Amino acid sequence: MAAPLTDQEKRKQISIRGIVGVENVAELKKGFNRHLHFTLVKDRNVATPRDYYFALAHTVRDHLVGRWIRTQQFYYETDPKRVYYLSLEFYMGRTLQNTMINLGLQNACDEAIYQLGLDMEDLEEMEEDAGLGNGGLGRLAACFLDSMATLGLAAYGYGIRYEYGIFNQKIKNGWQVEEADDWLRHGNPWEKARPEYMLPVHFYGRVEESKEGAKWVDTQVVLAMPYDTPIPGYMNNTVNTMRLWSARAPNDFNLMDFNVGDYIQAVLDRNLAENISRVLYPNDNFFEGKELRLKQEYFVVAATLQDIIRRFKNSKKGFSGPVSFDSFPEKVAIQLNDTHPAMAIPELMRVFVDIEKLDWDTAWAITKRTFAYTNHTVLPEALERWPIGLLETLLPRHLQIIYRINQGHLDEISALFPEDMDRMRRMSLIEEDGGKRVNMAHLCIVGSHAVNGVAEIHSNIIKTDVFRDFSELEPEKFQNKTNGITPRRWLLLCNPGLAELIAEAIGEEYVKDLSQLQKLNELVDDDTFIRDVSKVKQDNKEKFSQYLEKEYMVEINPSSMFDVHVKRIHEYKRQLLNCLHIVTMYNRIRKNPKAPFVPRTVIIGGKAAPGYHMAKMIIKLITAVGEVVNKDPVVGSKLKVIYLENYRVSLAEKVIPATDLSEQISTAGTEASGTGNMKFMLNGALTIGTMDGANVEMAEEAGEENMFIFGMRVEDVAEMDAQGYDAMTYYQKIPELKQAIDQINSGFFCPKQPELFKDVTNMLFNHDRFKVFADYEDYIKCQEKVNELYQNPREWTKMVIKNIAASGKFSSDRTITDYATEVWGVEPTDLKIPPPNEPREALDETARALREK
Ligand code: 17S
Repeated sequence: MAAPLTDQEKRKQISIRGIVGVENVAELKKGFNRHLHFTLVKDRNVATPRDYYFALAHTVRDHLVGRWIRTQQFYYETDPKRVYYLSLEFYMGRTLQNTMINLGLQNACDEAIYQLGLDMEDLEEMEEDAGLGNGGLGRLAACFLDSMATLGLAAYGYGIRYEYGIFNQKIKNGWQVEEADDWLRHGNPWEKARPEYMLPVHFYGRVEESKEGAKWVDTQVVLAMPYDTPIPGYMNNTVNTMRLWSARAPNDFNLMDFNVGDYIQAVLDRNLAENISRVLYPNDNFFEGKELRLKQEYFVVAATLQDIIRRFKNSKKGFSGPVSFDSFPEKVAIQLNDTHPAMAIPELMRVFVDIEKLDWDTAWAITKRTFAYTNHTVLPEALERWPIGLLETLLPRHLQIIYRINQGHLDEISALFPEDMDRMRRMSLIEEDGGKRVNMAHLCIVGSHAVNGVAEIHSNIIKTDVFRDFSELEPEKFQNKTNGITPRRWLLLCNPGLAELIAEAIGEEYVKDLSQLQKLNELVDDDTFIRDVSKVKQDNKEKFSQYLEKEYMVEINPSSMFDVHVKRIHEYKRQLLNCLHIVTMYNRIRKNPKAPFVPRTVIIGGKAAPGYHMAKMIIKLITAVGEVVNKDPVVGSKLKVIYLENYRVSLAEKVIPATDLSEQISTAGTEASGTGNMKFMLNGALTIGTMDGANVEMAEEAGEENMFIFGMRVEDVAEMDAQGYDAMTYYQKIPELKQAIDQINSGFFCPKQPELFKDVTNMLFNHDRFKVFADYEDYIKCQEKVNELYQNPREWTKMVIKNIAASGKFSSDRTITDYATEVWGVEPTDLKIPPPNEPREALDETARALREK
């Protein structure tokens, strides 16, 4: 057998990563040395690995600049309809490798870094993740930016430049401990501050009525400073912009009026204003009605709308007379990533009515045609319902506007359903039961022309359940847009071995058209291909094992099945069900140590919201079970339990390509879509999962027989809710379940504190909203089927190939194409903007071609 290729060699072979070219390499080396000298002010004697990372980052960034300016110039001149993606989260991860890939510079950079005697992967590891998101919703926004640039849309991401992203998770003595994520400490080479475009945002104050209309006065001002990050498309010379706002105090902050005397205190108090963009709220799927969070939501919205309107007016330059907003919806589409930026709806109305002096009905018609809203969850505790009191103090004019929107809305309902008071109560924007609140989802539905869920099953649930009254009123408004992931980061970047193997088999076009993966179906019986796919997986597992052994000093058996469950810790995601399976396997080994056993390494990872007690107990339980299992000599190398510390984008990129079995086991009807499920499928893992979220469509694409589907369906869960769920009956009926629960309950996994897990078992018995016990038996049986197949590597790999071949639907390029044509009214293009070194006429030529299309 030939010696395995090093990663350096593997990456060199890959043609989809750009041509090496001697001039290219020489120029990159020159740029690198220049930046080391002039930007970092170091020589090779004193440079640290971080200096080398920054030197390379600046060198690669130089290649973005001309394309970035060109693209924006091109948009200014052709004035296409702009798409604005508003989100409180953009979970970007690292940028260096992604930029090299999208610019086709990867191979040339690899070679340059190699010739300089450095190791590319070491440099890449120096980059901090941009962790400006919690989980799926934030990462989805990041995948969408990549796809919008790749599809040539004139798109912008707008959000907040949090000074601290999602916390770093440490596991100490089995417990989660949070640390601040000071990601900007060493500087961020990927952003450009734009202080010249700073904008004011107003808070508090009062409303003055006059004959010229309402006036919001006596406000406190915070400045919004934009920072721009380039978003390169894949190999098309397009570079879009993500603009993140940072809060700055005005220089006269707290120095006006009666505060003149206390200059020092006034300077110190600048923090109060600047705290708005200090830190990301670390909740995933949970609403916390804090004033600072509401300030964040309005801050991004107010700054962004000023920017959008400025750009709209600017494109009207040369027309005489006052600007007309009639064409606004033909030039602007605004997508709301959940309700978090919902205040954009009353804010646009305020600008139109109070400032631009449009009449209400005209303003409202334009507003509705501009906005679209994506819902990402049906969990009631995640839905934003802001107390009236908070809004009244912070945004008094907006509260008035919301009331007026509600009035018109309720008038329409009462005209259609006279005397149906209950319907009016259900559909009102204002909830009255126990303290008045604004239901932000209702506001978004009423203020948008399109509302979508993120997977078929989820979109059906919102139509027939959560928002039933609304879809009855306006059925055409409700759509589905099944989520997707970008194949650039989630295949080319994280799994070069598999990406290249696929390119050798079906060509390189699949990177931009993932549906072409279907062609792999012709190779399911091809012995060479089967061997190669299985070899790539084994190599990835070995590399990840080395990483784990180095980072955590644990011993890993790389031929065991890697069974991976990574996502935020939440009761609905049912990490506890997985935990019960681990305990069950452990008990079976101990009961019958000589019996054959399919070796497994169970890897669980994810962050718990710092205030979510049960989620933190779940982490402690998993680590406690791991302690006992991993140390038991009877178990040996058959079963290992690893808690993966600080799961984040850059760690996902390592673990997903090394996974055999992907756990997607939420209670049916609770996981809106999931996107991790798609990443695993694309990277050659098989899925054990419930019929929930996008799992349903994965099964549709791959065939149910090619996934390990178990458990209750949505209908079964609904029926059980009607009948009443009784955990005790399962406990009494299933001996292995009883044994596992008794062990957890009695302190078997934590003898020093035998009471420790009483909260957990009590929850499982008495108030388990997610019915863990009800799916236990079927889950265990399904895991046995997984073992059976794993013992037949050829059949396992054939199923893997069928899954990869069926994963094309889950490209975010497909998702974005659907949003573009069915929601935003824009057309994706595969036209390539000419690169900056080509003459200007080339750009005009492209513009003409685009117009003719
Ligand atoms: C997720 N929703 S993270 C769904 N909501 O759970 C996934 N967060 O199934 C889906 O794949 C993904 O969206 C993408 O569509 C999420 O305060 C809600 C939320 C986040 C933060 C917050 C409050 C609510 C900080």
